[in-house]
Amino acid sequence: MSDTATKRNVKSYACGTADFTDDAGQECYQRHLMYDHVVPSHEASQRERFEAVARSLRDLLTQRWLLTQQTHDQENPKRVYYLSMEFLIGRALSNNIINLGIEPFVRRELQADPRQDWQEVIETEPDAGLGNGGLGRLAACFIESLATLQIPAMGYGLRYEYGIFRQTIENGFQMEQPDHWLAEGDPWEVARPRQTVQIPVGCRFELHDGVLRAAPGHTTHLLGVPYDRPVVGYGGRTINTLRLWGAASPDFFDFGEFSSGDFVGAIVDSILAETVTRVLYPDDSTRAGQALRFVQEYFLVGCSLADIVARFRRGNDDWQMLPEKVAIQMNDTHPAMAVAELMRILLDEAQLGWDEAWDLTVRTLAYTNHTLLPEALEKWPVRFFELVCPRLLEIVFEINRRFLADVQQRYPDDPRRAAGMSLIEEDGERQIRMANLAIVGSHSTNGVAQIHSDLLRTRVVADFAEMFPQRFNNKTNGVTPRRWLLAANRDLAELITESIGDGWVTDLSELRQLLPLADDAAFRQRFWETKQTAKTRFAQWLQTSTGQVVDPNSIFDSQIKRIHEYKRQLLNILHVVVLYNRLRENPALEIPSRTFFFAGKAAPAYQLAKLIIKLINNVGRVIDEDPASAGRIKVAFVPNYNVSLAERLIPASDVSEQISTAGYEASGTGNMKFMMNGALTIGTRDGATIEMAEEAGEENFFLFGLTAQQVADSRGYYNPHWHYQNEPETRAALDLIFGDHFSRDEPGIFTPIREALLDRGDYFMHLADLTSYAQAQQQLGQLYADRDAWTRKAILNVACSGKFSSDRTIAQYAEEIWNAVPCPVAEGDS
Ligand code: 26V
Repeated sequence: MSDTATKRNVKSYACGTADFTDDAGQECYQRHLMYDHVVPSHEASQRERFEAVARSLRDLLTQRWLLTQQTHDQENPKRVYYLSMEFLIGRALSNNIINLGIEPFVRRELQADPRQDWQEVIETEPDAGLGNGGLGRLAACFIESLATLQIPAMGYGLRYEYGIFRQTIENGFQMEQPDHWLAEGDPWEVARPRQTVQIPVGCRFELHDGVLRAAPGHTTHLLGVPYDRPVVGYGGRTINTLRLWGAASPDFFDFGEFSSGDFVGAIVDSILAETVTRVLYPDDSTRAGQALRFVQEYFLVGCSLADIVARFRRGNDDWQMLPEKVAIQMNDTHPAMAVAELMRILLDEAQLGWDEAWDLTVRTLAYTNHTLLPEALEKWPVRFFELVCPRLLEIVFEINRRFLADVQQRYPDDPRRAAGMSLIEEDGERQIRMANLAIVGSHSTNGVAQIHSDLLRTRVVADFAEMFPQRFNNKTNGVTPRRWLLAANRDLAELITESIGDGWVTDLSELRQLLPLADDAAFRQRFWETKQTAKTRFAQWLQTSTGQVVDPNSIFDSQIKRIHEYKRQLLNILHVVVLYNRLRENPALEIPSRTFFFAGKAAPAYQLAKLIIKLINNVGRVIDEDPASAGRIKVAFVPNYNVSLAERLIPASDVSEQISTAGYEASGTGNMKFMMNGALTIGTRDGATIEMAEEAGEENFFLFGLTAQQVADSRGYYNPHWHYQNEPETRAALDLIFGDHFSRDEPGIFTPIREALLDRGDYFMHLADLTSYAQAQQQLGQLYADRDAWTRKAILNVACSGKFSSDRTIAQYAEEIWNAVPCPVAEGDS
């Protein structure tokens, strides 16, 4: 597959009627450059150049994109629909170029223009930050793998005008700025107003003193306008679609309103409607609770199902065929209203009976769970349903009535079980439990790593797993090797391809052929040099863009992910303080020089996570200024973590920090990206890290700390004070922090952290793991001093990372959940 993919003749791509590999490609670019913005090409800005390249590329892939759609329409295969509130896609330009296989050509063309800095053009593209973290990035990797595997598939999401906020750091504090990524438009998207759908809403939204209020009794509609983006599979044969919905109001176009004089009212309505897709909710793992988020979820489900069903009806007249032609995957419970909405369509529009509709619904839908944190399990007030979508509420009640009757029949003497399994929580304000709805209304529930699926089955929803054992399964996450190795780490990718050929790009298990090379001194040398080059490049970039200076000869140690207590950035910085104390006590101490990189955003309302950012920055400043530590250890908080920053920092990292409290990180996917790029992992036995160590051998990992079982078993008696009293280094580190050594001018500022760690029982067990963490760090430091031994393990890690390709994950979803197969698009000129 890959051989033909990379060697295929790029001439088969056409730009309009022209071939992109001859002068017409250059012409196409020049035409966009000048005509799209009506500027002389020598005066075009960097942004205009980026747009011209992107537009030329879109022209180039258009015929192939249309051919993919035609092929799917003609062959009418089973289609996969991935419903997700988030798609964290990042930049598209370089990936599209690579996946289309036209990189050498584009490079030559653009390089031919002396005014053109290719790297700068690529970096002009803003990140599409339409997600918070792992769940959204996974969705982006999945749609790329679906296209690469030539599976007929579509992603459905929302076209947020504002993505995840931009983070700056001021005096050590996180500041949030709006990310208006669409301000200058987006050259990739295609608006399709003719395919607009109408979604009924059971209330009107009105502005009272600047506050949005729902006014019951006025039914209205929202319009969903599709914006399509091409999803280019590697090799460029299949180009699937990511369809993002933008909200609009019908009233604005209603000339009746216009002539009746309520022109301003109509405009206000349209503004209110458009707020539905204005902004991505930046809180992951804590429930937002806001009504607008509920409307967003309803809007995604309403628009997507209307579209899916309309497409199904164009090719099929028998509703019984729905599960044979359509698989809908719900990315977490965010689109779980799909259960009720599909029932509504089958009952009210198709006029089917309940049992038939229910059977089709369950067989069509599947659900992925992404978190074990109880506070992240979604529940929506019944009154939200009453206001916005009362018909869905009726359906949920009826599903629940029938379901509880089944439970009652199976477990007649266990009313407690029925109360726990009910789709409705009756204590306090009545709420719908979205995870229960998703499990009951679908044929598959999966976790995202083995340990997560096991814990889900045995702890979180054990009653459901007992009732529907055949529905529960595991699909360990993966990441796309095109973006995370081929594109992000050109030098390593080239070294690998030179050694084992390029088959790994589409079959990552081929990396195993690198195993013997771990013992080849010349290969090790080149592998080491590649890492050094990446580190130097990153250091230069960091200095130019943030002013921070780091030493590429130090160990680059990275913890980059959302800031959360359970991910334990606090454990990392406590260890840094332990090291700092050792250096202060013993200036002659030999420790390898290290740079601790942190990057990540805290939810704007998550005060403790924001204080952890402040602590990291304050520790960094003091360590820099203290001669005992300066030049030996360094802390660098890199602001505004996003996909593009990950693409730069991961290839440059020696050490990957995966140190969550065991049992809390569902899978992790950053862990996999680091492994593929030759970093060694220091981590707990949590999420997919467990499987990574299984693949590479525990001796090639630095695993430490309590296991998930030990965490659970010690909940009753764990006492952080014991560690404070009995472990001198732990005590000294805490005394230094809470004695304001790092906050001389801000006394007491870190008190809430002390309270969390000592007074409130250290829920995430930082102190329990600090000692074994410090030991593992010490072993890691010793290994780094032995360059050969270190590089050998790094190569073994890369060689054993094949399992963590999202191609493998998607192939398993396709076979075991969706029953979908590839539908190849014809080769050759299109
Ligand atoms: C929850 C909420 C609550 C309401 C407001 C918006 C919002 C957005 C996201 C979430 C859930 C976040 C769950 C999540 O990202 N889980 C991560 O999923 C990754 C992919 O499966 C996995 O690798 C990570 O371990 C897991 O934390």
